Amino acid sequence: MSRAVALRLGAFAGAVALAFGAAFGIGSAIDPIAAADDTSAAPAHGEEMGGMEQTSGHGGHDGGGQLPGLAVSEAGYTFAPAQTSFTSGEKTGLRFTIQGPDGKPVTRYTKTHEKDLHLIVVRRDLSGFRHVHPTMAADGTWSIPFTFTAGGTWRLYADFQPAGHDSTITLGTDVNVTGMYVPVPVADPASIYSFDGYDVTLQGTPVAGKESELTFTVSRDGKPVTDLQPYLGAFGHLVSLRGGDLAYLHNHPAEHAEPGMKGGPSITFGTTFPTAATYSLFLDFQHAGKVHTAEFTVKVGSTGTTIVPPTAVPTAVPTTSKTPAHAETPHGH
Ligand SMILES: [Cu+2]
Repeated sequence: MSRAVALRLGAFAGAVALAFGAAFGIGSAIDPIAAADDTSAAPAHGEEMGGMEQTSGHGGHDGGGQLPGLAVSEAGYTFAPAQTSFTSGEKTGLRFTIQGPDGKPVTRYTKTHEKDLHLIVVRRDLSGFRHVHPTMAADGTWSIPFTFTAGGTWRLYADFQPAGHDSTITLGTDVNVTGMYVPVPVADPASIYSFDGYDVTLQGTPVAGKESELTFTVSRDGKPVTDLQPYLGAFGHLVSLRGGDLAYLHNHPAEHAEPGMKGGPSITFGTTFPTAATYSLFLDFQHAGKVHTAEFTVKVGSTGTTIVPPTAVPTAVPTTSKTPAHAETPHGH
């Protein structure tokens, strides 16, 4: 972020801190003790995130098992693209089937997040992320118009739940795209992502093998966005890809979003990063009729690393924070 942007945002920080502290019980979602209206209760627990206590003997994947998105076949289902070679810049279509245990294309699905199937497309260097929703023909062939923007090897993920299957399955496969290929380095870890007047900040204390809270806060032109729109039944969709093998994690906030509801500025996810690694996070959210994607690089270690947003931008402030920075416009609200 440029210094100018930081300065511009700084002017709003104080007022925003006040507004957030009052309006959002972030603390209560994380730790009932920290949320109690008594800051003296906090020190006993010590940790920045409070309440994220070590509960030994539980926690997600051990890292040795099969993570979603790494296999082209799993549980009898196979991701079968109709075509695996493409040309950069050419308007084309992605076509594929999901073959079931009987060898035939699956035609019946259980909707997850309002769709029968979610397709994620990203180049293997983690650039060019897209999350799209193809349509299915009666014979089970999925298709969507698509243009690869650059050459290289791209990974496709199909995230779906076959009818009668008790969980979602994410299969992955690679396709090759002819064309100019200049690898894009993954961005350095940062707690803010800015684009088109939006600033999205991230805070949390992720740790390998244990669920952690991640809170994203959306502002636009320095003001918190409080009218996020439901997108596929949630105010945010988070896809995390593990650096190195592109294992796939998909999270949604606990809060369900009905049409007509307004969300924001903060969206909180419970995420379990399976192992210590660098992850690329892609947050999809909808505002003003458009779906946006904010991207973050997060380094996850075996001990928690606290991610602190820049102080000059709107962030979720725990209710225990009683001393927000002085606002330049004290009567702004
Ligand atoms: Cu989707």
